[in-house]
Amino acid sequence: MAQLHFTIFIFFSFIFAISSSSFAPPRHPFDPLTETELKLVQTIINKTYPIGPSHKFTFQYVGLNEPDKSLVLSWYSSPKHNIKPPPRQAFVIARDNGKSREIVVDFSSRAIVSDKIHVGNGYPMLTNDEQEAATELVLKFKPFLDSVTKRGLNVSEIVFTTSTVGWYGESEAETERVIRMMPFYLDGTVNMYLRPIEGMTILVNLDVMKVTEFTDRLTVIMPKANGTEYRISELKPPFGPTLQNAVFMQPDGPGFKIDGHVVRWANWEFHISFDARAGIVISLASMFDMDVKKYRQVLYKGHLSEMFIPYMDPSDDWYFITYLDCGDFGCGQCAVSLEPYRDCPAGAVFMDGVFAGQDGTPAKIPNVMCIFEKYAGDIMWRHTEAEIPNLEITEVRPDVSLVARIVTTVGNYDYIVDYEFKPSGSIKMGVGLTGVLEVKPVEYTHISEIKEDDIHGTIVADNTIGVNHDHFVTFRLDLDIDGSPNSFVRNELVTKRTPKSVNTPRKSYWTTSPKTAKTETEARVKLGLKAEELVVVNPNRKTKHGNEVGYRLLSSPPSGPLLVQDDYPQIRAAFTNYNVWITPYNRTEVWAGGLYADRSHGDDTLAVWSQRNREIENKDIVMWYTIGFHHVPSQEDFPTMPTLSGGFELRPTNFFEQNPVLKSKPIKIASAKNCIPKND
Ligand SMILES: *[C@@H]1O[C@H](CO)[C@@H](O)[C@H](O)[C@H]1NC(C)=O
Ligand SMILES: *[C@@H]1O[C@H](CO)[C@@H](O)[C@H](O)[C@H]1NC(C)=O
Ligand SMILES: *[C@@H]1O[C@H](CO)[C@@H](O)[C@H](O)[C@H]1NC(C)=O
Ligand SMILES: *[C@@H]1O[C@H](CO)[C@@H](O)[C@H](O)[C@H]1NC(C)=O
Ligand SMILES: [Cu+2]
Repeated sequence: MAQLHFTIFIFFSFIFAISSSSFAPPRHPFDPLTETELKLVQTIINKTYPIGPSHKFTFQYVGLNEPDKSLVLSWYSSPKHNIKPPPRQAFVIARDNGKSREIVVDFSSRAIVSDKIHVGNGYPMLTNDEQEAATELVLKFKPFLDSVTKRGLNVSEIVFTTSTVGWYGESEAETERVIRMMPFYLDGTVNMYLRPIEGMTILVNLDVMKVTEFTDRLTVIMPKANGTEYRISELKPPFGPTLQNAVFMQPDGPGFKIDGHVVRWANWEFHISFDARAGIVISLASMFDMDVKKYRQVLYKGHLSEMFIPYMDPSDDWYFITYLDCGDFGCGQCAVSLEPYRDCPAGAVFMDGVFAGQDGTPAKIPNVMCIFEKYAGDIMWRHTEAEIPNLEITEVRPDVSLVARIVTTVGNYDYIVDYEFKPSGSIKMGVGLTGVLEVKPVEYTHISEIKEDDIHGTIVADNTIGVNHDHFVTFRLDLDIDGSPNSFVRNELVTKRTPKSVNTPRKSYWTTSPKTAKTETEARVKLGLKAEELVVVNPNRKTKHGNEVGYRLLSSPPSGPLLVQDDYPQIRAAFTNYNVWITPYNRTEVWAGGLYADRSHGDDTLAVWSQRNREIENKDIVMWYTIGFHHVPSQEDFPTMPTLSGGFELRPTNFFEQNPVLKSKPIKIASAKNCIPKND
């Protein structure tokens, strides 16, 4: 769901804030579009398609047009990047008189270099502006106001969120660009999602901005406002549990350097960008290898590709709630300003995000990403040697890592997405779910009152069901392990019976049975109990002992879709059918649920691309990984939900000749007794 009141806060006083400047020329091919560039896009397009009241033309997405990979790599590998970077271009998806138009604008020629109408199913990301306009529309819609009166509600206390409606087998002609408006009642709460006004079906066609359907079943149950408060300023004592104030000290300042959008820290170097659809985009992540005195490539590009959040109540008010959040609402566009010291610790550096508003005018989300060093008391490596007579050795290195964070608030849910880099070479992607449940009003306050077979969730408060649902979070990971041509190895651990001929009391052991996936089919993985290492290797690069250099995937606990395969939401989200997919690199295959996710028919998903069963051995390949959470709500998730965390790790496997952090010097962790914690 989209947040409707899109407020932009500006922090003037924040010393560490750096802005994604609109004055400096972009230096890196992956730099996000600047405000100046977005304005230029608006001006150039306005020449061909006059934007104004007489012509319905809206910018649904504007982002960097993915530069040609071979040009980026030549630029990147040239000494001091002294060759011309690839042409800088913007990719625009617009709605133009009821059609989706894809436009590429070239900045050096200041011209439209490609312009075509999208033929096929699905619609682009919704804009914040059109969702607000739809709300205004409904608040003035007579039948709605009549219903409000009939229900005895105060219209000034009604707020809306918007819901995409999915696709349930309608023909292309029937699939209009409509959204469903979901009313909520404040009247004593600010936790709007916990007071849904159930029973109204309100559809708005966004292309013509008209209410196209309105019905009201005049249901009356409404969870109460009491008990939904979560602001510390409004909560009443007693407070607890009490936590000691915290401090993180870096007497010498942060250990990372940011040059434009390039981050250098410890042995890592990577580029960080912001995209209205993906949120954070990490690219050209490489690591300095002390043995060869060179940076070695790991991740060409990595980012969120899609999320899928199907709810498990098939009734009229709920069946359609099966969001594709990044494609429907924009995981970057819904990202929020991060709060210094709370969202990110002391020493964090913040970056702004800019994106195009509906008329092409740039909008800024200040402090949308933060970068910080994290020390959480973990151990990077250690050993105590106590067996040598007259000698006791203990060597310990604390684990410090670098985190790039974004928080995307898609309506009721807040997704915390972390990209964490470790000196040992690991990259950990973390996903934290928090925020507010999506709830259904019922007459019940106790499970003993339930009349139906299935209430599709848990009673989490009086008259309130937290409805069962899933969160599937799909990352696109274009790994380039020590270069682009890579292979995917499934290294199965298999149990062997000890042969009779071997003289041993042992009856069994396990050993490895690696298989290189030749085609896409062989690389689809449903995680489960099977003992299997999943490794992306560079078969052309070997360690001095002959092992192929690689990175392996350490997955989160396995979970996959539970809907039937021919259910419409599952057809549209068929990219969740496997946890891991490998595809050959293709510039246009970026969004796992399709470029046009809203109302898609599932004909442009990763699952469809993969059916071509292309060759993937020793090729430039892309890994797609989906983390799944099945969420059975519990009372602790009310009125706000403590963060539920998941994630995965990409870990070097025979990438280095030996432990890459062996010679990392111990750091001093100062005790902070005399330090006054900042309590702003
Ligand atoms: C587009 O150009 C017209 C003049 O042709 C101007 O009136 C209008 O303000 C421009 N719109 C935007 C959004 O720049
Ligand atoms: C309706 O709500 C508004 C805004 O909260 C309030 O000012 C007004 O008094 C309410 N009207 C009634 C009839 O309760
Ligand atoms: C609100 O709930 C609290 C307990 O959560 C209760 O003590 C209080 O009486 C309630 N207030 C009203 C107005 O119902
Ligand atoms: C890239 O993928 C798209 C969509 O799947 C496909 O139409 C196109 O032919 C592919 N390009 C290449 C070079 O394979
Ligand atoms: Cu959930």
